[in-house]
Amino acid sequence: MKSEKEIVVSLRSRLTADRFVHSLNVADMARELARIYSYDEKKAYLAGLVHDCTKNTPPDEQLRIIKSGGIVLSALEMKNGKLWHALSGSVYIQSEYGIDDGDIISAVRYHTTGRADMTMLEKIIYVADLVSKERDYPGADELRMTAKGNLEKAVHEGAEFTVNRLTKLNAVIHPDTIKAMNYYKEA
Ligand code: DGI
Ligand code: FE
Ligand code: FE
Repeated sequence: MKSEKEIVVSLRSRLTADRFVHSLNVADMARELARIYSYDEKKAYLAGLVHDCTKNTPPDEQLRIIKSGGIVLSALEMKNGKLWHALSGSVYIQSEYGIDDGDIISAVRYHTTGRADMTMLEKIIYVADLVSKERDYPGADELRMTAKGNLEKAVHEGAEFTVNRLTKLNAVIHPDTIKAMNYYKEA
């Protein structure tokens, strides 16, 4: 496996400046949430660091990476390029960074949509991505507070927020996003 230092060097060259800063911030937030919820802080930090590693990778290359990982896109996924980086990223961290930890791989894979019945690290990365310190959309501070007190409630509110936003944009909503919203409704 590449060292954390080597991974940071790689990310700095692969990502835009803003995306690189976002990745560092998500890593910091993931570590903070891991501490609160008694999860492995190093693992959470690393997952946050790499979660968007293919965000600035050209679409054709992402499709090649996804295919190389044996992931078959649904028709809905094929039509929504913004969903690809989560899938290509989960493959890229294995082949290029030598990350073989299944928790980290699935946390990257599901960081954009979420899903029903998420693992602890999936929830930490999904939420950290929405409340990292540079996030300043209306409601970010409230969701940040919720994240530190009730992680599953934050997953629900994050998914609901995304569904509302995508509905207003008349965008197609991935079934996993709906499932995440519904599964954590009573949290
Ligand atoms: O990569 P980030 O910008 O940090 O955040 P992200 O990975 O959570 O989301 C990336 C984009 O994906 C964002 O513009 C919203 C979009 N997205 C999230 N869930 C869905 C979605 N797009 C569609 N079409 N359907 C979804 O369910
Ligand atoms: Fe992302
Ligand atoms: Fe992100």
